[in-house]
Amino acid sequence: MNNSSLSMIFLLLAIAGLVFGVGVVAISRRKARVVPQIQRAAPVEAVSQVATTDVVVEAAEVVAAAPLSVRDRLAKARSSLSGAVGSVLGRSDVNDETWLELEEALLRADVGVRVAQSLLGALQTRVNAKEITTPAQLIDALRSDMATQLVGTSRDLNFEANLGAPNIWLMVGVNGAGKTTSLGKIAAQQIALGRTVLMAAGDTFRAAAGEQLSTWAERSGAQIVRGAEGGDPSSVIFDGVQSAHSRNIDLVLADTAGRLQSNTNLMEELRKVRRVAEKGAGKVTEVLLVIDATTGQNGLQQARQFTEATQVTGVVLTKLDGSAKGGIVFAIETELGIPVKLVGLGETIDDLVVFNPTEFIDALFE
Ligand SMILES: Nc1nc2c(ncn2[C@@H]2O[C@H](COP(=O)(O)OP(=O)(O)O)[C@@H](O)[C@H]2O)c(=O)[nH]1
Ligand SMILES: [Mg+2]
Repeated sequence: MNNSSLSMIFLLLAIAGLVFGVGVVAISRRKARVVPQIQRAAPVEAVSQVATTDVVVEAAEVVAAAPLSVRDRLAKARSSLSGAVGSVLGRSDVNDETWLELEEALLRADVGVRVAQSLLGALQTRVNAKEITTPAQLIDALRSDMATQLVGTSRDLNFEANLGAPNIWLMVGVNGAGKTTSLGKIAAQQIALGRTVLMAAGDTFRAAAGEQLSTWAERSGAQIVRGAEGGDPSSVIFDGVQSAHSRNIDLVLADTAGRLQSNTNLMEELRKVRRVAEKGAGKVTEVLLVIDATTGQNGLQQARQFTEATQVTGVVLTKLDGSAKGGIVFAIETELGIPVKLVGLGETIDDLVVFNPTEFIDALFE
């Protein structure tokens, strides 16, 4: 291939990238975001290489004008703590008011009574020992103690590359938590990483659930296996795994139904789903419990039951964009010992990100 045809191809690619970029901006007004672990098409970069026409410059400005960071989208979670932090810092010393204010703020942020007491108890000891004397030192210490609880945990999604059979990731959780949506987003991310994905529509209770999953399959480019409405969820997932194995597909993402957690049959059913999923070729390498952050401490109760039934390996915490109760992360990790692996920050395909504790704590305090 000579130089001129190469540059022609490059030009065409750049134009295609530009048209795509402008379309995405105009139609969905999607914000430019950082999506960890995923390489996304970057309209701005493509644009900068041919930035000679007016249209191109305009497009770059539009994209750059609407950035909404993870931190911005955690605004509600931040609101619970940052007010109290400001007020504590505004005093000349650490006094009874300080402790009351911090305790109230931590509880409002939903870290849970136990976590709040252990955090503040340890700080009180240090204040009594005169190790901490100023409000600024106290806030720094709180922040670093909170970080200590979260850092160092592996948040990688388990994938065994040399299995010779599909990895199976099960999504479990109560109705409305965000299982199907998160499954769709995970599919898109895994496909972007170069893996092949098949969705198994294990929520057979409502026809709409299968429809919803089909839409996500189309959007993400995944295969899908669906069963009849009211059919046996375990068989649908088993069929999905068989089908994936015969087509050499890397990963099966299995959706499940989530009626109320007080319904013991659901737990029985999920136990069976897990057992049957591994009957043929394939291995369950992740069980992701999806928890809606807005449900607060109830989510913890749910988590216990699901963990008993299905050996949960990670939590997907959804709707953190709309919740002031982000502190539930601390309760989940310290009381259940399950890592929060992903967080949902909105409803579109890019709105699921790897949980980053440092970024999260920064957002809570600033
Ligand atoms: N704002 C926001 N909405 C979400 C998020 N995740 C899911 N949702 C919405 O929550 C609703 C229920 O989600 P769905 O996946 O159907 O829940 P399922 O019953 O557990 O499968 C849908 O309207 C989703 O768009 C999130 O991270 N942020
Ligand atoms: Mg669903």
